[in-house]
Amino acid sequence: MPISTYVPRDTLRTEFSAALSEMYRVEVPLYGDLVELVDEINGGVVKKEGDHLGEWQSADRLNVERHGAIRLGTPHELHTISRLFALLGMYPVGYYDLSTSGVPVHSTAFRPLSPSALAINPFRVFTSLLRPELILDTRLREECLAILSKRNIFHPHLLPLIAKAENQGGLGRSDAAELVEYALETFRWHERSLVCRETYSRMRKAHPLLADIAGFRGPHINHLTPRVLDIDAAQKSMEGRGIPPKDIIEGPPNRLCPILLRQTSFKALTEPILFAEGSGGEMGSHRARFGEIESRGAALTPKGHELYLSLLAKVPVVPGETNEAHQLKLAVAFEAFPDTWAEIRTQKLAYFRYFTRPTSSTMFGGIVSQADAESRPTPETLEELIVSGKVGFEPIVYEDFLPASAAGIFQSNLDQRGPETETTESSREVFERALGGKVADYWELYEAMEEASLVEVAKAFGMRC
Ligand code: OOG
Ligand code: NI
Repeated sequence: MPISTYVPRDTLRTEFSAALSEMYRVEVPLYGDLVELVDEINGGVVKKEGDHLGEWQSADRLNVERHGAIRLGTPHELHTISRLFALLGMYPVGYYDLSTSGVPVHSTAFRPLSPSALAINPFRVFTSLLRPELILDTRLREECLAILSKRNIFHPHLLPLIAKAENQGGLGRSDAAELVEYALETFRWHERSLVCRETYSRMRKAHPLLADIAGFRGPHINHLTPRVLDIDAAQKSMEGRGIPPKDIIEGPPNRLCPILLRQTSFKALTEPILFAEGSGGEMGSHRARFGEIESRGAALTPKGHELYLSLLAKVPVVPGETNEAHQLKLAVAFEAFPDTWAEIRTQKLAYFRYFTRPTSSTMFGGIVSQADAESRPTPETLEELIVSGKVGFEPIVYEDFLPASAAGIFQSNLDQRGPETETTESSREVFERALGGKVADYWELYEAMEEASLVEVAKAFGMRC
């Protein structure tokens, strides 16, 4: 088959993400309710503020945008998932060691890399891998490893399809449909546990996440997260719609210039499970699956991140505090973070995409009339082009995750914390060895996006870069 008739990876990703969302809606109807709420809120915001949102916020991708999360048990599972995601145009970006927050996993996010792929569908999957060395009870550790080594989380037809796609460089229409269908099986919920009540209880006692990872046949998708334009409104509406939110919105406060990521979720459901066949057929319950929403802002530079973290650290979450009280304190602390794009750019706190404009406009640059712009000598530098209104800039969307928010989300769904451990360089290496490749550095990706836009601008104005 000629390569041109293969289904593009971006299309495969969109089809897979839509199928997963459909499956999760059926499995967790509250997620469907949350998606409806998000669609209503986004529709309202776009109608009211469409012109002021900027292209980066009201992008077409908003309707399809979501992320999910899975937790894997073995290096082989991680490696195979990475092969599957690569076929969907998703690659590992970022290393997140959550063990410092008492969660015995480390993670990456599989996501598209290029601006064009992100614009089509930025579907991401936060993917965690168990760190068995953090299970202190050696007998339990051995038991878990034995269980995990025996399970196969992939449909028997999936691996040959992955190999076929890799060998020929893509898949035709009918193979692509099968890939989506069989890949979905890995993410499906299985109410029957792999283990008996006694083993499940020991796993859960060691760490609830251990029971969630090693106690089941597969790494059920544990949440899906659509992007919402007004997360404060969403948090307020959730309660009234029977979708009780977690107490606090994670991340930075509401600002004129949104930065990074703000997230909230409804708490994990308590769901009935059946213990392993032959173990008395008893019923139990399990908490793992939830729904989450997020609003995304600008990708910060390392300098911006540092400022963000230092301000966030001033406002610890006080147990029992209302979200309103927490957000007020955050807002005060974040007065120290500039809140105009011009200043954020001048101080190099975030990454920007630069573009040429046919006429001056007031969106992000200064207010410059056309006559004013034309009466000046030919601009030479980027700054002059910005002042003259010929070049505009807008923030680059943060496409990644925040370890502190991720830990907060994990913890809001767990009944207990595990021991905290130190991140060492070697844990990242262990993760990459399991993955069978390197995880990309997200700062490098944002910098390259900014750089590429500057090269375009320079070309358009005959400037030297
Ligand atoms: C992943 C939690 C991380 C987020 O949005 O930060 C995450 C998990 O619970 O498996 O999805
Ligand atoms: Ni999430």
